[in-house]
Amino acid sequence: MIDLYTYRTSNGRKASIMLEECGLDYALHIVDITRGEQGEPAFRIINPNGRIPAIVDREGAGGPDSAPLVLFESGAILLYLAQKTGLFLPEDEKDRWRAVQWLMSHIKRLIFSMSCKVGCVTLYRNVSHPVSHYRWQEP
Ligand SMILES: N[C@@H](CCC(=O)N[C@@H](CS)C(=O)NCC(=O)O)C(=O)O
Repeated sequence: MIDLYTYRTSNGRKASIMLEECGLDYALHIVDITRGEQGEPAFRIINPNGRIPAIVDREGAGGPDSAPLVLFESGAILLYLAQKTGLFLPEDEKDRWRAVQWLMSHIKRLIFSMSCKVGCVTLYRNVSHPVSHYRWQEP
């Protein structure tokens, strides 16, 4: 079972869409970023950066160490779930790296980072929260 910590933003939805597409069982935990829940100590243990999405795979990543795997960053989550399920990443090494290349390219692309910021601005627009004062200046 995987615990998904997320909210209704573009980055948050990347993880939930991937979990659905992979057909994995997961428990949804809403982290309401409009209320600052991403800054709470319990969530900071999962992601010290205080951002959604994040997952905890209670089964661990396999191998001899079966301790739960805690993972943040949407791109890392997508890659992890693709590897875990054997879905969406081609077997052929060249094709595999091409898929990773496009993933990296899209993650940093304007459309995703801006849609996240637009989404967050919309969410925060009626909320006085320190996030709205500093996050938008980050690259
Ligand atoms: N590079 C990160 C970006 C995560 C991110 O910026 N998440 C936003 C929501 S889309 C967030 O948690 N914002 C709350 C905050 O900045 O405090 C990823 O792709 O996971």
